Amino acid sequence: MNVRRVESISAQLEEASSTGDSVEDELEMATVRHRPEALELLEAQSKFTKKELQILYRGFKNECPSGVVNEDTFKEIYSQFFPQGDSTTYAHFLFNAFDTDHNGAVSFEDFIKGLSILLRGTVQEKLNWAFNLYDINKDGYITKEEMLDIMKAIYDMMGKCTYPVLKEDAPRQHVETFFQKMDKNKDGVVTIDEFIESCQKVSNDSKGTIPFASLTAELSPASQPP
Ligand SMILES: [Ca+2]
Ligand SMILES: [Ca+2]
Ligand SMILES: [Ca+2]
Repeated sequence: MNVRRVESISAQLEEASSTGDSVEDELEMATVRHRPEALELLEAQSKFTKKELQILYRGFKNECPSGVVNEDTFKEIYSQFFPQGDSTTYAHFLFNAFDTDHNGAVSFEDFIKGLSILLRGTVQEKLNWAFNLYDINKDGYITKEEMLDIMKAIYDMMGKCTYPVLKEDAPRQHVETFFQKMDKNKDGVVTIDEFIESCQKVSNDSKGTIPFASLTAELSPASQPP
């Protein structure tokens, strides 16, 4: 999920929190009476309050009445935010990062766990989440190939209109730069420790920017000098 999207959800949350109780009542009907224990469990597992969870559940149900998001729906929602490019591949990787139990669907629980980390997680939690996104086959290592796949997906998502002067090999050059910074022991793969160490350094250098944001900026073509 990109930072802008996360911020917009965050703003919606704050706005919704200050509105009246009718939303809550409606949700009591819809969810709480059916699964009070599930909501309480989620409250314990996430950094959202019960009321926030109810608001988020309403939004989730609005977008996906079935209660789960499959990959196509996820891609559809995501493409609305990047209409100028092809976000299909990036959305696929994001979907897999949200689908923590790998059952091919993002449930409300999956969604909340991801969102809780992205909005309110510790630095460590955010970096773990980002690492998991880039580790496409989830074997605990980020390879150059995986990084290249992600990078190409980001470039596709940004679209040719936004970056018309990009050279064909720009993603590959970007990956080389990334690996030089991150692969401390030069064994050709980036471990979670190498990843966290490098990202925290980046975030210290950029003073106060949250690591996930600076990481996203770091990986996005826009920040790359010509
Ligand atoms: Ca799932
Ligand atoms: Ca891997
Ligand atoms: Ca390494």
